[in-house]
Amino acid sequence: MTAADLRDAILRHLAYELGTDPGHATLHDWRIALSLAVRDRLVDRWFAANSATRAAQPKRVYYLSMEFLIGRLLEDAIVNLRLEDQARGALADLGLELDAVVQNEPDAALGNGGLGRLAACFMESLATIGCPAFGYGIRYENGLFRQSFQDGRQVEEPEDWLSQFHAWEFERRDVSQEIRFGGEVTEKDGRAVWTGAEAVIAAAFDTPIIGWKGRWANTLRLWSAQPLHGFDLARFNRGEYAAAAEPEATARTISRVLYPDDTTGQGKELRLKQEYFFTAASLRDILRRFEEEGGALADLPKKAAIQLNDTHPAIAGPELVRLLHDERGMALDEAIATARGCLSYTNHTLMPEALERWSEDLMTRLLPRHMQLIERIDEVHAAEMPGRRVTLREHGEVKMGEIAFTMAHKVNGVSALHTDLMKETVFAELHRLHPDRIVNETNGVTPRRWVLSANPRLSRLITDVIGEGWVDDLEQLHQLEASLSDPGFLDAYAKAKRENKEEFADWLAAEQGVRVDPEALFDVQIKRIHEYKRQHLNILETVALWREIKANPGAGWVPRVKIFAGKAAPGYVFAKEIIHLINDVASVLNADPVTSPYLKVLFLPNYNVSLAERLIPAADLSEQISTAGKEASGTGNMKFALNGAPTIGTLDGANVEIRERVGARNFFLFGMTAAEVEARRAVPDHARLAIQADPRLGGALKAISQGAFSPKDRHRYRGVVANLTGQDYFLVCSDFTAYWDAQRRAEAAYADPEVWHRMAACNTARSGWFSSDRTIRGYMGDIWGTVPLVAE
Ligand code: GPQ
Repeated sequence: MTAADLRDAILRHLAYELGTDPGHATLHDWRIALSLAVRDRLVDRWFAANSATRAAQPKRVYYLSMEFLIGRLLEDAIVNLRLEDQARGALADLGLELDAVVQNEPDAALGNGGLGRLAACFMESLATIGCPAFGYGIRYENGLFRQSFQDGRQVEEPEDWLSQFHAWEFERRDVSQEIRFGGEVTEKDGRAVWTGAEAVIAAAFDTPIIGWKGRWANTLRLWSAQPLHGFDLARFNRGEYAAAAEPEATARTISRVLYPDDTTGQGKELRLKQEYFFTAASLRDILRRFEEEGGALADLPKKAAIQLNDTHPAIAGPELVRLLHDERGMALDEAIATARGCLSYTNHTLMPEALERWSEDLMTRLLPRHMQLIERIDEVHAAEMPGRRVTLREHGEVKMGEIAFTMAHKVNGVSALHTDLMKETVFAELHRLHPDRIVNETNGVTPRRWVLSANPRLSRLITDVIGEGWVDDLEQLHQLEASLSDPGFLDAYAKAKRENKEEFADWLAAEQGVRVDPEALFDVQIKRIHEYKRQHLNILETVALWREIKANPGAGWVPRVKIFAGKAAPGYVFAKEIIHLINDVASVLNADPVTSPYLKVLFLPNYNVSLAERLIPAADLSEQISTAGKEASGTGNMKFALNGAPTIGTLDGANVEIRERVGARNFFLFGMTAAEVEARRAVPDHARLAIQADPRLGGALKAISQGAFSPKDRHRYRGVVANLTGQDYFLVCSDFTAYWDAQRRAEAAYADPEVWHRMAACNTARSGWFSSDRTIRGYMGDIWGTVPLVAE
């Protein structure tokens, strides 16, 4: 396809789909016209992959996830179809710039954070590898809320990505499932019959996901909840207009909004309904496809690998048993074994508050048959395992982690450390009973989005030196090793980073009205706001540094910009106070004429995938400072390392594996290990002892508690300070001094450009293992038993 072909296709879509002409078209119109023109190419490849799959009838992967944080899709499609030059040329002909058109697309924010973004990277890698797969999830009308700040406080507004025409999806009116809740269980001919009382329709919307070079494409199928009977005409005719629309409104609430909680369960009835809704619809779809291909039910595990992304779809265990046993007459033991042969489960956290538990009362009310089956599964499992002490229920609650574990043939953690801790803590007993079940699959990120499209300058440099093969074989980055002592290469590497920083600084000035010096060290912490991630450790160090600079402004400080971004769950009061504190500190520091040349603080609002793509290539230092043992893996840490930002971090999650690969000299390690954290917590008064030992920490806490950053409301941070000086569960105080020292080491390294650029380039050259292609190959080999296919 030439640029002229693409231009003609754009103009055709502009006229015949959008009904407008170049003289009247808005940026939005152009973006849709370009999307449709690109989509045509994509659909061809999608059909080719689908027909190869139909012919081979291979084992397919089904990735069930409540969240798919996919972000923008147009650029992905253009890059993977290798249409950048044509798109740039076609748009130039039309007087437009590709970047502006691409940035007109709203992010699809159907996820909270790492877990949802991982699912999106996995979809892209599955397509790149050519592994036949479906992603299954929910088509939320409102994705993750939009964040803004009012007087430094987080304000949430609804996100409305679907208010614009969504060019990437196809509604499948022929594919829908009726999903029921409540009702009662009776018996007929010796079989349980569940008659659900309330029904909704799960309607399918398909988005093609294209792999690198368009070699393969898979489907992301998202379910939308719709009423069984749209509109109550009888009520309408009686003049009850609002009531007439009620059934529709009630059904729609199920797919209305993404729960904004990350690693904390809410235990809300609607959430359980969402979980069952998409899981049940997906399993029926999987069985329908299997039965259409004429397989014998016992062979289901040979044709379907169903991955449960966290416990959110864990009801899949009992539901699949129900579909096989109640609805298809398979013996219970065999149904359990067959379901287990298909299912596997990924655990993403050890934190107790995130491990889902549902009250038995709620479960019995919404899913009465599943409640019975959970009891039966428990009995069967107990009989298989004499002397076992694990139960699926406790204190009137159903434990979804245990159900997922029991019903899965493999359970995986997301980094080596996390998997080891899983074996020792949450699943210790189940691991003893099933020592071969737990495996590790360390997370990864897709290099197409996170290097190739996000960082074109670095990508061009890499390709100039080692060729293009790295894009889908990221370990080839090791070939850069030979250039790490070549001053010419390091200069070019430094130049790419410098230009990225300048571009980011220009964007900041234009969009946020803030000026930063590209010469300064860009120190970046971007992720959900959570106590365990310890943004408050970072801001405490910032306050301490500010006081130090103020006391001695002439000491040759390395200019630094501390950049924060991230959302707090709307109900997470402490996380919102941390946001407020960072914003308050920023106001005071940025206005300080003495210190601000050396230290600035920015909190960018509304962190999302697109902002990450902009920020990561411009970062110098990557903040990964969670309390050891708490961050299951992290994936931002991998994106920064690949883009040449060394980590300042603890031995937590995948940081451990990053450090092993990039080398201890190219990683600013600090803090307690997971084992030391446990020991320290047992020390009475650990926070007070740490504060007494380090006057910088004491001084920073004192400044905050005396209202230095909230002069009109001096006690604003009483709660935060009391937490830190009291229980300090996440050991912010105990790790402070080590963090301070690591920051000074980072500064010293940054002050020597030769040292720094080599360190940064080492991070790029040695992080190729963190590709999600490697992760997916691991799942295929260790868990799914699937192989790639090739499309004509
Ligand atoms: N993660 Cl349980 C989330 O993003 N949301 C969640 O609800 C849970 C975990 C993250 C986890 O905190 C990160 O350490 C991981 O890198 C990420 O999942 C993907 O595995």
